[in-house]
Amino acid sequence: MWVLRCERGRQWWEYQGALDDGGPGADAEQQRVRGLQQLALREIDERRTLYAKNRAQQRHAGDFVLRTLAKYNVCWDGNPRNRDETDADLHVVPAAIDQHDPLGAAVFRGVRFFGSLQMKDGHWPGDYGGPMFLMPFLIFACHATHTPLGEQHKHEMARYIRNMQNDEGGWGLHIEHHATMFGTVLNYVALRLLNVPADDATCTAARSWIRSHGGATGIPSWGKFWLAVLNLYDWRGLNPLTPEMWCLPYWLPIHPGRYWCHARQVYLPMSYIYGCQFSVPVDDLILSLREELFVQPFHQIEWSKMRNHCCQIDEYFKRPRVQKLFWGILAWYEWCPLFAPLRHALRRTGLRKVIDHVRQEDRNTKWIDIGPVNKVINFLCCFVDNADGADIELHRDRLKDYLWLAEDGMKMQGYNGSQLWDTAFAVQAITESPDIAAHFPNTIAAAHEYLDVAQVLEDVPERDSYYRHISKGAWPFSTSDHGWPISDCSSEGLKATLALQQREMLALIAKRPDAPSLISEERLFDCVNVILSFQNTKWPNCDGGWATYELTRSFAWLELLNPSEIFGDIMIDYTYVECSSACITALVAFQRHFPHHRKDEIADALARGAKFINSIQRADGSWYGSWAVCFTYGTWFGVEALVATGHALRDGCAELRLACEFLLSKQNADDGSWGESYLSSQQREYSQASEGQVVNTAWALLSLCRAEWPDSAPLDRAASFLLRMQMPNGDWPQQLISGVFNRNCMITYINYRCVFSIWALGAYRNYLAARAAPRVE
Ligand code: LAN
Repeated sequence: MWVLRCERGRQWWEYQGALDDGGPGADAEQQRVRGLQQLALREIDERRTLYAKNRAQQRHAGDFVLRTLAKYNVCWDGNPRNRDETDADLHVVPAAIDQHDPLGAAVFRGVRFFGSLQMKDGHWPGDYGGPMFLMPFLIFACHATHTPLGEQHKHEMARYIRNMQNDEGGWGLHIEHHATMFGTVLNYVALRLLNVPADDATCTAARSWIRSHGGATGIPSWGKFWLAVLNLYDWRGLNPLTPEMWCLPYWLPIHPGRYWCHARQVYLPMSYIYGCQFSVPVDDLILSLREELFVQPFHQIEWSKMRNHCCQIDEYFKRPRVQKLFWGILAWYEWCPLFAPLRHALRRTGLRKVIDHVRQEDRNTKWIDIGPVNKVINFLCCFVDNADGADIELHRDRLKDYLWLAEDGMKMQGYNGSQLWDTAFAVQAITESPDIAAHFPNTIAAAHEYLDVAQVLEDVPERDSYYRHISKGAWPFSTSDHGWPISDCSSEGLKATLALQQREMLALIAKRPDAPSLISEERLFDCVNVILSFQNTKWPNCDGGWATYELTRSFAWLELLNPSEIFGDIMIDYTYVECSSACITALVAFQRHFPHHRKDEIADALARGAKFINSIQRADGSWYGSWAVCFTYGTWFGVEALVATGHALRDGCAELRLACEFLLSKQNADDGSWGESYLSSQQREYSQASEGQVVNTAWALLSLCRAEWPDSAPLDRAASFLLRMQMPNGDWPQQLISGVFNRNCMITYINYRCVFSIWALGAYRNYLAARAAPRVE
């Protein structure tokens, strides 16, 4: 049976062998647990069969392995205090709410259910899958580094890949995407490395898709890189990832130290492997794959002509001419014998610098690394540099942090989890209804503990030489071990902490027998310091907005050199409505608690920030959201920022009115819902989904409540939709994929369906209460 383990936010799935009957020596308690495990196992198996059979339900896996373990309270490190017998009566919907307050009752049932999923360290776990290119990379890296995956893991991984194959016979960039060369070739090779034979039906269908679309020569550049590592592509077929670029002077706008940290941290280890031109030895499987993947004989392929060749179906960002010119020059330097002596001399220096930066990133993140892509390439770099090094095992140990098990199988996640992010939102959602939160003191206290352990308390060592911003006081997206600071995660973490460290909630937390210590004022001040330091006010960007992990360090024209055909806007850290709004609202909340701390600086930051938010509002009143789908998400942040900086409809604020009118124009007439498709993100134009979506409806309802839209009728219809969609156990259904990055790739936020429904219903309940109460001016 699989067990979900957890430690200070770190979460991983472990296989503990088949269930036995406990044997004759088992005592009553052991037998009771065994019985529950059997029930859970049976339910999980049924779910899986249903899932694999029902194509319509596919791609909407709803974390039912976790939910089932939580329901029977077995095989997972859940929050035992949420199940405290003595608190059982606390969790019964009070009659007054149940009978007279349907909104309150829905919030209550939502919190009760969602609280039952909390881990013992106070964070909310969940499936952070979605992208279809990550697990193949991990499987390739394990193959190259002789890292065994284990039979159970391999079984679940193959199950996942099979479940995700679409009707065309291929795989896309993410679970809801049409087939692409990238997704199909990567998952095909991954299956073959998992010992699936070439004549298996899944493989045959995939192979015919690949071959009828021109073969694997047209795979996008990140795929070319991994195929070259596997000896399935020639290094001459890649545009050069010249490690010497790292030795350029930093003042050049194209210095890699100025890229968006994710692009930087991916191209860094790639350039090391490229610089060494490392490939695994050829064996029978590789020889066979060379025949399976290509339409022409492998040895007749003219590799140097493939550098800019990309299957049209995959191409989201088309290489501009100047980029091809740039690559042409680097390829000349790379392959022309004339330059060989110069290259040898420079390469040594380049490689030494690059591997030093790779190792520093490993140490800074305790071998988790900033994301799934650099995680496995850094691992490979360490192996290539020294296969017996002490860090090999440290890397191996952190692979499991990225793997998640659900009813669709085992997948690699987009990060080592979204622990802090989900917890910070959960806290804000629950504390929106303080009277209901009062029934869940254990949930609240545990969440506070997680906020406490997740904050980053130190800067990384020698941060300037490694192009790192300050981190001290920030909150990360996942865990403090990961530790990369993020502007909006810091802000959501700060808002959540402030929401808990106010009188009503403090009283709740302090009542617990093991009452946690509070997060000190000093630490809140450090967080504010980070938030202020993230605002863009100087060269090369003075728009007053906030980017993600760092300041914007170069110019948008660098995007002309974006080497990846499949992602947009990856080269620099741009300023976003989400990050900016989160920072603005956090500073406003902070100001309310500490009116004298850095008063003028904060006022200044808020004034510039508000101007930035105004400047990026679109003519139709909406904001484009970059990290979830899409205009409903962005507009929620836009509205929150406007309201926080003192704009109000009753004062005739035109921007706010326009934003609300935009939202209302997208409400579905039949059921009062909102439903936005991921195509909005890709195409940057609003695109309706086929059905109303819980999360879009919640964002729209939250926005209209915050703006205090005077006509309650559309809000009422939205709330009714959320009530109708709630399931009897208090959960909401998992619908379309709702997260996104780099315009083109989608990612699952499994907790949004609960968090935002609870939050929006709570906000609507407050909105109604405020209207019923006489206005105090
Ligand atoms: C994330 C996840 C969190 C997300 C928010 C905090 C929600 C956002 O408001 C700011 C950006 C951020 C931090 C973000 C950036 C891009 C990430 C790291 C991801 C979407 C998770 C996975 C993605 C990463 C880039 C995936 C690997 C792919 C590459 C192109 C390198």
